[in-house]
Amino acid sequence: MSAALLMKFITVLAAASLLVASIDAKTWLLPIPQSLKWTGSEIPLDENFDIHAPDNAQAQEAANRYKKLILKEKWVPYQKNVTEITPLKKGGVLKSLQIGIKDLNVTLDFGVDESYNLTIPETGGDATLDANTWIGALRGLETFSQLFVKTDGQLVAHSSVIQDWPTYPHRGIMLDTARNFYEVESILRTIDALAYNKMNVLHWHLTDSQSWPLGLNKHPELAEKGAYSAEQIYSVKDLKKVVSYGQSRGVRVIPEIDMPAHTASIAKSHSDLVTCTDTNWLTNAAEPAPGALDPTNNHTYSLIEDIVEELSEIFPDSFYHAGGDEVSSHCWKQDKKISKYLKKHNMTTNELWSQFEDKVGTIVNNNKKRIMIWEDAIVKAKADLSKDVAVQIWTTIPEKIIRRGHDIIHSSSDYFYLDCGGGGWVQNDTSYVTSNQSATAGVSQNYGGAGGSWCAPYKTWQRIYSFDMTYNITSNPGDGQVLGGEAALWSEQTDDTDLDAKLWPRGSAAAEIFWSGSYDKEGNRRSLDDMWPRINDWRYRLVRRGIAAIALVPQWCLSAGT
Ligand code: CP6
Repeated sequence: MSAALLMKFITVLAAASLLVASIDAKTWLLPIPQSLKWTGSEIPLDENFDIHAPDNAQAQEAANRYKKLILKEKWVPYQKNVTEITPLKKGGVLKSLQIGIKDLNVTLDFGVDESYNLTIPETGGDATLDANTWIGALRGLETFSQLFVKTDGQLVAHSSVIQDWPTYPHRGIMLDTARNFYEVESILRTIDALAYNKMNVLHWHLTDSQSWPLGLNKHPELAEKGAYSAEQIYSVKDLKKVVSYGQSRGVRVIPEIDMPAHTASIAKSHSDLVTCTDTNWLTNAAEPAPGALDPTNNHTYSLIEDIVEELSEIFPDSFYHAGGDEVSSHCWKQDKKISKYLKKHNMTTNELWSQFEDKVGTIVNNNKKRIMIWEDAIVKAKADLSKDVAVQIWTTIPEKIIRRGHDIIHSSSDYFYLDCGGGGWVQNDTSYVTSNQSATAGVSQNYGGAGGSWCAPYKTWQRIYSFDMTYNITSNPGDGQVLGGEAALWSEQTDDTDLDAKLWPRGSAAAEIFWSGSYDKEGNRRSLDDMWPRINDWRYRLVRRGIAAIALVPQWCLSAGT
């Protein structure tokens, strides 16, 4: 053999082994499991394939759902993938999946054990899924379903050994149903998509200044007067349906009633409790009729007590979100009664705001819930709140809040705000103006709230994926913890028609860093190169499952280009 030929031979060998080695990077699992070993077989389903779940209602229902999902799986991977680059063994047939659950009586809530071990033997036969709880079993079933693809018209699973657990316990999407209304059906479909992505929280921003679609038994007048129409109200029955749909899919539903600001819609039925409902909003807040509850009126707290009490019965989760963002001091100062109160008690608006959050916190705790609020009261009002308050961050440096002893949830608007983008959002479209302020100042009063150039640029999946969940955080004993994150969809420019497009697959980039963490086992930041083929393939699988996730690239890039 000549030296040149030998070199060529070695190069080919090296290239071949490189291809086999790259098998991990080419897998389509999303989020990527914590520990994943391919054992190299491709296993068709036995015609009598079945999933055996132990005596637990949620696990059995999930087993049925996933069996159906797998059997009607039509998805063919678009990437040049495992089947093409690896000489796969044919490994018999897959007869069953046997699920084992250690503790059958566990309630879905914050911090529940979601870990699982999943093995698809390389010789086929019986696959096993072991979890401590039914919620872990659900996460494992999702991974199991993602191991199937259709190749040459046949459904095959890939043999593997997987150990998996979430890096962060709180992984969610926030949905604003007040700027625009969503049908219950859209919310249920979103819960399905959350579960597909191993997300476990739907943070439901139910109300805001523009509408109050929340139909409560104790206070029906709020929705009767505050909803966009009688058809655009979530009844208690609807709320319970969403909660139970989430329950059976391992998705906690956390309600948010934003207060004291963002409450102009309450004035429609309780004008005596709300100030700042004028339309001279440019001086007050970045939305028309900001609305601010009157914290000096005892009736305000009676109303809040009623709302929290009824919602606590409907939503079983241990968290309750009380909003608390974007209070405009101007709103309280321009109100004669409130300004008189401030003078009399020698109080600042910040002190009034802090006091309000303390009182709401007590009401929430009295209903056996833990309170979660936006960062604003701490960052802007410098409120010294109970350490138990969980803080959702959208503008500030997380470390500041952690050091004060609060647990945090990441929702940086620079990374996780999914709302911006979309058509003309103002009459005089100045969205090409790069400065937020000048764009806002230039618009007419037709502006419907945040959105538009406020949140520009559009957050790509790459930007979302590049968020470091540990950035600037070195937790010491006594500090708060990072509970997880939420991608937020404010709905000024979104409704049923484009919900899926705004959420997916970008939400999947968030889902992966929430579940798998921003770093891999070796301590390296996760790479876009590794995510790229997976998020593209995942997008097609979501579409096959009825989620209208948007295309990220021309299909040519996936199937013909490489
Ligand atoms: N509505 C409410 C909003 C926003 C917030 N709260 C918001 C602010 C700035 C941007 C996007 C959304 N529309 N109730 C802030 C938490 Cl850029």
